[in-house]
Formats: sequence, C-alpha cells, structure tokens
Amino acid sequence: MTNILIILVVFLLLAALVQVIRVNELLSELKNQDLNKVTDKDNKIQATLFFLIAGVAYLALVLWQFKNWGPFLLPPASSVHGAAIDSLMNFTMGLIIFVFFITQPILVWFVYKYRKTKTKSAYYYPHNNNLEKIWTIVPTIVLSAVIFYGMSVWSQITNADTSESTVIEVYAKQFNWIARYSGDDNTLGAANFRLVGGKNTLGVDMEDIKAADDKITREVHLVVDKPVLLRFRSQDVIHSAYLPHFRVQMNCVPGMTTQFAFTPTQTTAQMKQQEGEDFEFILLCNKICGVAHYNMQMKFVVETQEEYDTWLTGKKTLSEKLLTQK
Ligand SMILES: [Cu+2]
Repeated sequence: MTNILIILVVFLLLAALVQVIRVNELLSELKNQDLNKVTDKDNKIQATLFFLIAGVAYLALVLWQFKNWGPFLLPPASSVHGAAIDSLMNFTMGLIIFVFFITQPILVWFVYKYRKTKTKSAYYYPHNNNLEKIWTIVPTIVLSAVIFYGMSVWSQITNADTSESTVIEVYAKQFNWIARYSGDDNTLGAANFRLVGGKNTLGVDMEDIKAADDKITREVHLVVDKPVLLRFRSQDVIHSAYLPHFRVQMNCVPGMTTQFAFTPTQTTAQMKQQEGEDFEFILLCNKICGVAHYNMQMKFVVETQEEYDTWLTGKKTLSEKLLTQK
C-alpha cells in the first residue's frame, strides 16, 4: 500500500512539474521571449546547484559514510600475511582518498567559477605538451608503484613455505562446505569425482593407503600460530572460499585443486573478547553459485594445541568409518 502511495506521489509531482514548464512556455510566448536562450541567470542557477549538490552535499555524504559506516569494516587481520594485506589496502585507500579530496573540490570550484557570463566565455586552449607530459607521467609512476607493491605482496603470500603446514581439504558443493583432515601422514588421500556417490560425498579413493587416516568434518579447527595449507576442490560450479578475518580468498574450481596457505594469529576466544560473544571465524562462498549461495558457510575455530587435539582425536578416520559400516 505504501509503495502504491509513493508511486502515486512521484507521478503527481512529475505531472505538476510538466505543468509548471508548460506555464513557463506559455508565459514566454506571451512576453515574446525565446525560451531556449540561456541567460546569465540560468547559468548562475545551474552553477550554484552543481556547487551545492556535487560539491557540498556529496562531500558531506562521503564524510558521513566514513564516520557512520567505518565501524562496520573488518577488524584487523587475524593472520600473519593478513597484516601485509591490511597495509596494502590502507596505502591504496589512503592514496585514493587523498587524491579524491584534492581533485573533487577543484573540479566543482572550476565549474562554478568559470561558468559562462556575458563578459566571459570559454578560452580555446586545445594543446599543451607540458601539461600532457605531467598528467601522463605522474599517474604512470604512481600507478606503477601501486601495482608493483600489490604484486610483490601477492607473490610473497602465494609463495609461502608450506613444508611445515597442516594440510586440510576444503570441499565446495552446492550449497555447503565439507572439510577433510589429512591425518597423521599429513597427506590427503587421492580423490576423483567419478567416485562421488552414496556416503563417499568427497569421492575419496579408498584404494589409496593415504586416505585411510583422513577425517571428514563439518567445521574446521585450527591451532593458533601454526601454519595451515587449505586445498580447495569443487564438485559442481566455481565457488570462492572467503575467510574475511584471515584475509584469505581463493576460487574453488571443478576439475582442479587450488590452495592457500596462512597462519592464524588469534584464537576464537581472544576474538570473542575483542569483538563480542557472538563472534565466530567464518568461511563464506564469495561467488554467486546458485539459489542458496547466500547461506553457504562453515565455521572455523582457532584454539590452542590441547583443545585442537581433543577435538580431532574424537573424530573417526575414513577407514574406521568404513569398518563400522560393514
Ligand atoms: Cu558457492
């Protein structure tokens, strides 16, 4: 009902506006004026409106957003490499905001100050080599530095030494996640999509001896300050594994394995103290993969070695599971 009323009001306002314009047209006809002639007064009104809307109101809105939406940004990274991503993000955003607050006021002020008047019109100034050089070379240098900085951070993150990392598989399918721990040998048993079926939801090859001690879980537990290597697979479409608090994101692509190595630096308990009792580390799907995409998530828990051992020891290995089935 409210929506219908809003549409009606908007429609009536538009109709009123059309009538006002029509009245103006008729009046100027009576006065023998050309309605399409742009007067100094028109230019002044347009320039002032532009100044108020694009200058004052827009900049005020930007500042308002910083103040009111700033607190909704993610807390500082809970992983070792995440600190480098945060610095990169702060540097890039700082640079963009700095340039924005210089160029935007200048743009708005020039439009206002140099509007056309009777005595002033645009100066024809088609070319200046020095100006061209400045606005080509300066952005080239700045942007190259930003790109170089970003690429060096990315290559540092993706070339991390994983020899000491605990290997965990994160398996994506419409519309949930399943985890597989690699067991005492720290090596995942082979898997093949042709073997997916019945209880073998991950298509693990049970002929492979390395698969015997693998453990399948519905959430992921990690040990604080211990490196982990997540290996991603997907059963159906491209998903994207996104762990915002650890600054981790990687596509999960059917038919291939992707990976991301990181080291968590904060336990869930520490984060709860800092961010409130409701806090949980969470894995989200960050690629629109179907109707229930929005709800495709899995809990991550970061804890001490003792808590982790207690949790994982309680889980059955794949071979135990199969024995109990027989
Ligand atoms: Cu998904």
